[in-house]
Amino acid sequence: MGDDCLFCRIVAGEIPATIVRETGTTLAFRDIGPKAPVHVLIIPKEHYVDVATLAQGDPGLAGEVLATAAAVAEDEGLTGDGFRLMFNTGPYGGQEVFHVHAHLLGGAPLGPMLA
Ligand code: DGP
Repeated sequence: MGDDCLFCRIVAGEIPATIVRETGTTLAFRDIGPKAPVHVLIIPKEHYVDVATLAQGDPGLAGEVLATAAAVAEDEGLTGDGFRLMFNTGPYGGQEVFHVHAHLLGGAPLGPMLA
């Protein structure tokens, strides 16, 4: 992708982000507008529009995104009390940035998802 994708530009180092974990294929960085005490976005470095496209195009890479999310949850001390991991997908899902990203949220009780 490139110039017109915000998260590709973060991967390229063109836009600053608070990176908490990086692997050869994934990047995890803090959300700019956190909705919980811990709010980290986990992305594949390679551009995929959404989680469905990623899962169908490269299931192994989708697994690497999940593994990075689990490692960040461990690093952030979330595994004891739990956390939320979610992919907003498409307009009805509230997706605003069209480079697939998992939201990792935790550090406080989040309540029921659809309350
Ligand atoms: P979504 O609605 O699922 O597409 O979430 C996009 C998230 O991306 C949203 O929670 C805010 C975050 N975000 C948008 N722009 C930036 C940015 O420039 N830097 C960082 N770190 N996060 C961003």
